[in-house]
Amino acid sequence: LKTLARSAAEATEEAATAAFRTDVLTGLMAPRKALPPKYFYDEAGSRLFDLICRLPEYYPTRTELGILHARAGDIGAIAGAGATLIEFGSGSSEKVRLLLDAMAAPAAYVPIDISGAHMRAAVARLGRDYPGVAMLPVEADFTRPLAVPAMAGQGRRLGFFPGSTIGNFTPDAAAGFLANAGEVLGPGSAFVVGFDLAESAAKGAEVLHAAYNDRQGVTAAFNLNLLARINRELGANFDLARFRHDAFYDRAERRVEMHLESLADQRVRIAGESIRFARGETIHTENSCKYTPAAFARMARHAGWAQRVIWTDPREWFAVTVLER
Ligand code: AVI
Repeated sequence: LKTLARSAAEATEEAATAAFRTDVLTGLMAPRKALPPKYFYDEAGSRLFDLICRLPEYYPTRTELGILHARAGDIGAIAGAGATLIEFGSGSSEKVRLLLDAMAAPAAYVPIDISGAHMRAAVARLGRDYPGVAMLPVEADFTRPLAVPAMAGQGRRLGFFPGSTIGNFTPDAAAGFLANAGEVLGPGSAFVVGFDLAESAAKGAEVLHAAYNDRQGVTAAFNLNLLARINRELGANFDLARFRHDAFYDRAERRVEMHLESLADQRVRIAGESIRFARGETIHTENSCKYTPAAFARMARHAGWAQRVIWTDPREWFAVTVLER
């Protein structure tokens, strides 16, 4: 049985590596090179992301925590007793503690994350602190259709998608995700979503710029880790010293773009292919889309959700909304 279990795990890993190889080659052989940001989050990348969340310049995490802290009672009341909390892209499962603490007798917690080992370690810690809550982790790519385990309890389903992760989708994909999450959560559910606010009278573009260009270079390391991961998992030979982190706010698109810029004319071998990078050419590695409250509400409505409430912080830099269907 052990051998069977191991070969099933190996088969899953092989399939994941094959998908990674296909996505990397497709992205780097395109006329405008790009890589999907979901691949940032291997073990090293997840650890770097946790460090980003504690950087002085990276305000989204602590600002959202402040909002959740102030509004936890309201969220608990919206969830009602015996609810099941379903988190999309759970990472370190830290923010969810605020919600679990505010909910009356939560029945279950269902974290969904692509980074299995990181999630399982986080859930093990959480399980010790919330022994009465069934922990039902799902290792999956939440950008794809997925099955969530049968829920314990009869309470409401409360979805949770914090951290402005929704900003890493294009607006079209974000609307698609909201609609798909609506199918997963079902009728009568509620959905707590955190999103980052666009430049405004209250928020200068320099705030956005600094958040993605921290002085310690952690965001640069996070971005470059994508190349290190390709080296590790696909046996490529990227020289990380010949690429540079670049991040900027595009006002017209209302998004921060992250790129890796090639510092030389060079060729890199990846999975049997030789790929050319011109000096100054970039790999577009991430969009982090920012929304006005009105634009977000419109998108949620198109995806079949009614907006119950929206909260922001005193500086009006970040927002948390509760949607219902
Ligand atoms: C996960 N996501 C919301 C982060 C963001 O701000 O878009 C990822 C990140 N990229 C650079 N810094 C943080």
